[in-house]
Amino acid sequence: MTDMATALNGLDQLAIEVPSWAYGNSGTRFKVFGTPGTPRTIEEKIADAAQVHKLTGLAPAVALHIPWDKVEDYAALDRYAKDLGVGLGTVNSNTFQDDVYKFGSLTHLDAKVRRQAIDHHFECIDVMDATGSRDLKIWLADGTNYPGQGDMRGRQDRLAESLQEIYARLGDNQRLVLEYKFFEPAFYHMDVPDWGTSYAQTLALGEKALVCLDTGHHAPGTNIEFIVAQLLRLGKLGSFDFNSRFYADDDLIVGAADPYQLFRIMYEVIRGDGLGPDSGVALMLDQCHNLEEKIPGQIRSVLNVQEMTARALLVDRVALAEAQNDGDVLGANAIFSDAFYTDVRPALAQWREERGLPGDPLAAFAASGYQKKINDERVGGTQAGWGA
Ligand code: PSV
Ligand code: MN
Ligand code: MN
Repeated sequence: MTDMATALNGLDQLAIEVPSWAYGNSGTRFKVFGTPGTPRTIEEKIADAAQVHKLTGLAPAVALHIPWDKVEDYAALDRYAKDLGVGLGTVNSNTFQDDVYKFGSLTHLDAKVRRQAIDHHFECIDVMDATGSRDLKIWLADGTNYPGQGDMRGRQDRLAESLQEIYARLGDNQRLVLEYKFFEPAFYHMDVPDWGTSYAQTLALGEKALVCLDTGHHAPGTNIEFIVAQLLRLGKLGSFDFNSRFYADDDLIVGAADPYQLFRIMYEVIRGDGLGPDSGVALMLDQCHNLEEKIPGQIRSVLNVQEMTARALLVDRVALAEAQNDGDVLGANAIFSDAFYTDVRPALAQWREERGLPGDPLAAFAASGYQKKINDERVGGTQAGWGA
């Protein structure tokens, strides 16, 4: 196994972007439970996200969702975030809430609806210009519910045309990441259901267009790490949306359902040179905290990513390659799983303390009094939610 100190050095490369919507209330279609202290504004969401970074050193950027996080002055919002020690990250578009998009957005048959959806993405690029954000993330709810309902092929063509217009508007240092999802809200077909479709569409656009892989957007049993390896090989992995799923698009805490899967994904990220600010791969969370407290939920999430990254860094790649070359099936598997089974928690506590961070960020948050302060302060107004 790679020695612990060498492995943990690699962790300085780790930066995770947190989603603004994780700090608002969310739930299922049955009930959204309100919680004390929930932010009412994007400024309050950013303040909460800044706590996560302050206590872990892992979460330097906050992703925005437009129009949920709409403000008058985005440059001022960026300055506000920087004063709190974080930056503004990926800008997420939203073409899934308006009545006009009932039968699609960028794929819609009606050119007027497509125009509205394209213009919305132009607005998002304006936001990126003001905040200095690099990435525009596009996730589309477009699809159909019944065979014959739509012309799947024509919809791909219209998607390609709409994306081209958006792509042409990107600045030199801006990128577009196209997220795929195999079902929901459409149940027969989605217009961007899989990495192959996202790859084909982004390849046609050019090098500033890449694939976004949301870990919760695959059928059960999918070998996600294979997709990671393939996209990195092809130079087309732009970003991750990390979360856990037991059943569908559960958006639960990353690493909670299957830490071994997260380890395997992070191993392929490292293997494919996808770790670090210069790699071109953004690591984001896309989660909601329906029952648990939101700030501790986010702290737990970034720590889970850190823990599985540390274990993946422990894999002795030289020894693994030798075992693979020797056809040593069990030996190779043992090298891989020995790293996974190593408890890195004490070493990570020390890693944090060496950097002036609390050894136990969750205990530090509980002791900080921040939650009580926001519970007392944030009364009145409307609590933010997933979608507001
Ligand atoms: C909907 O499935 C979704 O969870 C996508 O994963 C997006 O990334 C996210 O919403 C925010 O728009
Ligand atoms: Mn997502
Ligand atoms: Mn999702």
